[in-house]
Amino acid sequence: MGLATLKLDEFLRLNAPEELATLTLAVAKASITVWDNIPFKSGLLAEVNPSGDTQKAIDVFSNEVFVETLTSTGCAAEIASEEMAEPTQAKGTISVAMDPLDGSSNVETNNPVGSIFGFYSKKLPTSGRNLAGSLYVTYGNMMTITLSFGKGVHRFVAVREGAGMNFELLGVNLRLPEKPEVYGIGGSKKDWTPSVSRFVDSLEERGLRVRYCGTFVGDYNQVLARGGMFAYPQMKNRPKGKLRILYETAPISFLNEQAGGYASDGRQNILDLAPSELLETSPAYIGSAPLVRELEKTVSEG
Ligand code: FDP
Repeated sequence: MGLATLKLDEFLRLNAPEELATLTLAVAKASITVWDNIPFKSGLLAEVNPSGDTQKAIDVFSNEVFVETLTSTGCAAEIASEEMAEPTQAKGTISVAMDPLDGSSNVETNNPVGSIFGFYSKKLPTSGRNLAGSLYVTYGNMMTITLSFGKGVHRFVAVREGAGMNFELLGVNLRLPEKPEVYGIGGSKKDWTPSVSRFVDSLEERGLRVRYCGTFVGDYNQVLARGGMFAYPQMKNRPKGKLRILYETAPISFLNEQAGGYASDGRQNILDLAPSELLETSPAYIGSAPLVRELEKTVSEG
């Protein structure tokens, strides 16, 4: 069988520990339901949605769909989410931390949105060093799942199959290209610290181009394909940045490292941070290793 026709379940059977494989298939199934419901739950279409139930905000809806599907696997010990104050307890062994709809403010403008999942081997909150795997879904012009279980980064794309959809292999062992081409930085320029502004000027001087869509997974996805850096930096009015360590930056940092990159909070590897709260944030600089290490140096000089 050629690589191009390898399906997600077949790949997982050969390449993932059983529980992570089961949880990933649950995410794949639920993400199709989420994607199908975006025009309805976002209020863009007034009609009754395909499942005929009452309208809910898309982020609340996605949270419910993922929690329900992940719980039903029996593999999750707990499921923590940006959308819930406390984790949902379950009976398995893997702690799942998720952002069920990353970039929800972009739904209305039809920019890419996504979902992020971290599969942790310890109770939450815990350090990214306890990640056994992570993945992100993009609901862009293609619905994709990009995943790592610590042996490279692999990508699948949703394709129609009869009345349903399936995920087929799109790429194996994805690596950040050596030459960085793009960067995207969140927040308002006026709130960036002088060292971040200085670093951004230097990126411009060496010819990197701005690519910023305002959804973390969409912006990171470009960095993974083109090389460069995504940041939601330390800001004058928000010294700990905006993005959540458990739900967002640690899972993507894990995957980014598997693709040959590096992720920092400006001082140390994001994977070494040990958040004491579920919602803890940190500044985040993620992408090509040499660039992010250089940024660390610039930031430490003040
Ligand atoms: P959103 O608030 O739309 O959910 O973590 C949330 C996030 O989006 C990220 O996806 C995105 O990178 C960031 O916030 C964008 O924030 P700014 O609008 O402040 O740039």
